[in-house]
Amino acid sequence: MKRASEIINAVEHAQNVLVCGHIRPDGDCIGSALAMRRICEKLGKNADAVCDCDKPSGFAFLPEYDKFCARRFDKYDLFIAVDSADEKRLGEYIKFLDGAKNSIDIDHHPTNAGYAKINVVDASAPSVCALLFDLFENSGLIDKDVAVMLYTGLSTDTGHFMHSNTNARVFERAAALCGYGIDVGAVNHDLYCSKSEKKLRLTARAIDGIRLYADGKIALMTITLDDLAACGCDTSDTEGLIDFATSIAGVKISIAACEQPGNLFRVSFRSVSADVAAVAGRFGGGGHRLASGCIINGSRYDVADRVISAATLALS
Ligand SMILES: [Mn+2]
Repeated sequence: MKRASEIINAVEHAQNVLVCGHIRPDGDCIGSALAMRRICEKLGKNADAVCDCDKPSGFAFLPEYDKFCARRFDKYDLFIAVDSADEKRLGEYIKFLDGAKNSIDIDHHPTNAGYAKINVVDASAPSVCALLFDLFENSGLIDKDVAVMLYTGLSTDTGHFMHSNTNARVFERAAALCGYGIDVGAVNHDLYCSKSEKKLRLTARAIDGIRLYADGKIALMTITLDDLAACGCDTSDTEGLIDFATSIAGVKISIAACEQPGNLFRVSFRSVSADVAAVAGRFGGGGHRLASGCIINGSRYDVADRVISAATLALS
């Protein structure tokens, strides 16, 4: 694949590589960052994988997870962004992008305009991990550990192989990754059946607070800082809670509004058909057509009013 050789060539011309995912990292972000880090090391380079975040606890089963968010250098000559639709998603690590001689942006978000010197953006890819698999499938750089990392992002970004982006090619990639000898049952258990008790308590609270609008077509879940404090959770524990709002029969658009310090709400949208990238776009956010997000300043009830109005318009 031409793009693979372009990436390998850039890595070969570098010495120290920083692989960077996005703020509030998910499985695809962490899986692809660790996989790309290991691929760079296999090419004989010093590589670190980071994102601007507290290290999430749910991915500790991943190989080399101790290397995630362990930056060793003050300057890198190659910066590789993964799963990050724009530079803002890199948080404070944007300064390493600015300071690097060369840069690569590997992503699958349709709103990615290409902010690096080399941009490998494929909006048809279901996850960055899937894209990395396609790129490096025949390079000899994928081993069992990389396969676990890539399988993780393939699974999480397809919603456990349940979302509409799941197709024959997704299963072909999953099958090929299994061929490296990974224990799929164990990985799935680690990914989906090892929640902390406090996260489960927060889930109960969040579900209890779901409200329906527009004849049950819109579901709104609100998680406040008080909810987090009551359960001993932090904002990273809100990851994935929106799926419970999405799972209600008849709901076309689900919304999770998670309070952040400073009178801010991080709002996520999921949809089965309506364009919620456009809804998030009204508030300065973006993402995929069926999964998007934005940050809104305001009180809980003001934010709720505004997102419900915008979502209601998107239904018609
Ligand atoms: Mn992704």
